Amino acid sequence: MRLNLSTLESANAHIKPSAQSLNADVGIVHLGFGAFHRAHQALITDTVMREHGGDWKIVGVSWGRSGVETQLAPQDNLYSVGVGYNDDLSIQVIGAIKEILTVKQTREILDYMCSEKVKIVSLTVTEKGYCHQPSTGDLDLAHPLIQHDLTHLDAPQSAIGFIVSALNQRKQQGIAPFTPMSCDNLPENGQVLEKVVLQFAKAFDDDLHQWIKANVTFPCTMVDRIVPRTTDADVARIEQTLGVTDQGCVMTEPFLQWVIEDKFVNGRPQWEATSIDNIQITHNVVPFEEMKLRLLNGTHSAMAYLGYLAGYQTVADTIHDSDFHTFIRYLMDVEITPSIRIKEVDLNHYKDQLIERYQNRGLQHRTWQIAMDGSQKIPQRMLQTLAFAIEQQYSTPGIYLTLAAWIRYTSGQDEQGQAIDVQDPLAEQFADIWHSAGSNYAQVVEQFLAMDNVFPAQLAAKPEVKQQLTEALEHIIKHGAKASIEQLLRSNHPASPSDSLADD
Ligand code: NAI
Ligand code: CS2
Repeated sequence: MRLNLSTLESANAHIKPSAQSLNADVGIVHLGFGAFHRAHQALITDTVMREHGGDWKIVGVSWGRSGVETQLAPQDNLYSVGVGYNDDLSIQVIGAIKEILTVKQTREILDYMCSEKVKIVSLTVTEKGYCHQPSTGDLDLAHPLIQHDLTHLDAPQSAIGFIVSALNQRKQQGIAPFTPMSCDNLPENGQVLEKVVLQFAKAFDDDLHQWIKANVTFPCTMVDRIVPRTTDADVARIEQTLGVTDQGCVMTEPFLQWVIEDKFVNGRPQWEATSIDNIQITHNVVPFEEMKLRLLNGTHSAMAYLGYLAGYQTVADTIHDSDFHTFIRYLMDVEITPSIRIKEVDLNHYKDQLIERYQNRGLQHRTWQIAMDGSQKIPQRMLQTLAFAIEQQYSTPGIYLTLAAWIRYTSGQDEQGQAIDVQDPLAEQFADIWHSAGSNYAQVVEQFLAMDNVFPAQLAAKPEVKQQLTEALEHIIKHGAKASIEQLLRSNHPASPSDSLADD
């Protein structure tokens, strides 16, 4: 039996949608209906409608080949969120979804996006969905989807094209704009979105560009909840408790955080008024983003590349290795924390919590999944901290080791000589570098540093960056990821300049 409206009553869930949320009208279009949105914004919006009412049902748009639309359609768009820590599990069924469309259903998507009812268009389209240069934030006008959309704005393919197309129609029809709200892991994600939307609009029509500039706001948000890709084991585990099959379920952790800049031009749900903790409306999201992207996502990427190379499949397996545990805490405390400016948060507690979250064996969060799209993630997760440390003149062997592990990972071969499935928009460029530079590691590093869409020119030009990265890469290739971490930890003062990974 499948989860749907007729089986909802008998389903064994801790929280279920109310008639109020099930019968509400549409208010949000969400671009990038992946795992994360289901366990975060959709769950919170469902809770708002259940507790306070309002017409905020969500139309989801999917780009990928996940088949989420065929998973949810036979379930009346119901799905469950399994919240797990080790063996504990609680389940919430979500009724906030009106419909899932795939990106090819252009007309239907634009009809919703141009409807007066829709007040917000939110996004979790992954870092690469912004079609920007990660190092500068500029729209990549040569991107094939952007090139297509600039000449076919009535049938867009990119998230940015859809937003500009719908805003253009709303302008022409005299309909108030919606608020585009990025929920992706990018620093100042609202500003990133604003910049690419405005640059696109300018290239299309200056009047539209001026109208968007004057009438549309792009709030920044800091979003946090670990939501791995659903596995067959997750589906089976949830079915066992729920009593019915849910092909669209997601598994997540108990922790959740959302910090939202109060900048909406056409209303919003009272997300902060629900019974869920840790949702905050503020005028300045930047310090929260900085803390989360550098401490959480930075160490996530460190575990992804170093853990994968050391043979660990998941984050939990990686952090349960005591050397990794010590290394990750060292990285947080010594190399990353000095660059964090937040005043409102007890950072020691935050870091303790992070380690506890990583240790959760209830989630199968694959190192391979986090390793995806490194070229889009590394700048905000690692390079900003590195630039800060260079300016402040303290040494960062752990950051160099992480960057070297990323470069090592992109070679497409692991420490046992097995192939790595490198998923990245720049995967071909990586393969070319490894093919041409081969075992000349200084040249590999030089060619990586020359990728100005990843490495800001000022940072790449520093001789110490090239030297330390080359030494770390040589070390990791010669001794392996695990031994490189041990070597770093063996030194008495890992933060002192004498402790670089120069080969001994
Ligand atoms: P996912 O892989 O389940 O879903 C990604 C969604 O983005 C899919 O709907 C896919 O169709 C769409 N997409 C992919 N490439 C696109 C493109 N070029 N243009 C437009 N849409 C595109 O991933 P998930 O877990 O939902 O994560 C998505 C993003 O959410 C992450 O990249 C991150 O920025 C953010 N996030 C994720 C968290 C997590 O733990 N999963 C937590 C915090 C933020
Ligand atoms: C992860 C995250 O996939 C990744 O790169 O680092 O997206 C991480 O799970 C979230 O940001 C947690 O909020």
